[in-house]
Amino acid sequence: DELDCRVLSIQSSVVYGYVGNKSATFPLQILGFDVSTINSVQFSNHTGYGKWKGQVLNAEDVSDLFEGLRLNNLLQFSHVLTGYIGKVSFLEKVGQTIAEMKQCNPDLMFVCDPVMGDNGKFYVPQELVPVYRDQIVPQADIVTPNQFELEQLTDMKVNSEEEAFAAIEKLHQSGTKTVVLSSSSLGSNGVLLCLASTAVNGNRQRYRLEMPKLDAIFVGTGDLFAASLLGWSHRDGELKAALEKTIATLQAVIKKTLAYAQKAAGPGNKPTSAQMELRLIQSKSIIENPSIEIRAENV
Ligand code: PLP
Ligand code: PXL
Repeated sequence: DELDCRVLSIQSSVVYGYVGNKSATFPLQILGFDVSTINSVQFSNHTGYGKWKGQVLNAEDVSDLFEGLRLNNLLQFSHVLTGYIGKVSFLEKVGQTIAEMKQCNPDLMFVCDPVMGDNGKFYVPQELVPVYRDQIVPQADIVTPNQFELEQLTDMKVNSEEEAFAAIEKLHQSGTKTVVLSSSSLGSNGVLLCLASTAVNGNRQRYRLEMPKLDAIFVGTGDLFAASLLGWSHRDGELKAALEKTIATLQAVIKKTLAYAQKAAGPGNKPTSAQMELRLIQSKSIIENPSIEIRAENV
């Protein structure tokens, strides 16, 4: 029915380029979702450029938007997706509202990318950790931490596949049905390892998937990952297929992006941040119909 494909996406937005909502909206729309966006920040460009300008939405601002939706009976979504949120009060308000939405609609699917940092470093205030751990992640149907975020959420070390699944298990215990370690350096050299686990009737279905590491740094790929996973989880209803299509999408988009960036930069030159922006629009047909090259294996 109409409610089937209506997603509320709460993340950052940029005027130029593709991160946060700019990275998530187009793929979700192509996959058939009506997308409503709340922009946690509106910046000129992503922060990887080194210089940026813009505004940060505060907790009162987001409360106002929720209130306006409520007044018109519009706080009705089939899915919620959250990404970068930089403030405790904002995140708490989001958590309260998701609880309210879940009460009205027990089938609400909440996909949480608990954006906190990477490679041992925070890029949000550390005070967000207990809020994600206690108020947000337990409500999530799907959570997509990276290695660092999984460690933060569980207070466990994640230095091996075994440790990763132990930490993932802790998130299952706290109430999350599906946990996807979106990328980790746990694989062998030159590969990124993705691990996933879903709780089915008290059992676990676990998957691992290895992808080649390209020699470049992409921005907005985590946001694209979460959006694609939400989209394909809904369309396929099955984690294995959703993972394979998500990884296929990511791989195709970053290959296209890198090829473009190297051509634009010219031989021997390092591409600029602008040249490295995801070639998302140019990847429309791939996003609609990803061609699976890497299969997820059951573990
Ligand atoms: N700053 C802001 C405002 C962000 O939204 C994000 C990511 O979501 C970051 C920093 C972190 O960016 P990166 O993943 O490139 O370190
Ligand atoms: O997901 C990456 C991202 C999202 N949003 C903003 C960012 C970045 C990465 O730098 O600056 C605003």
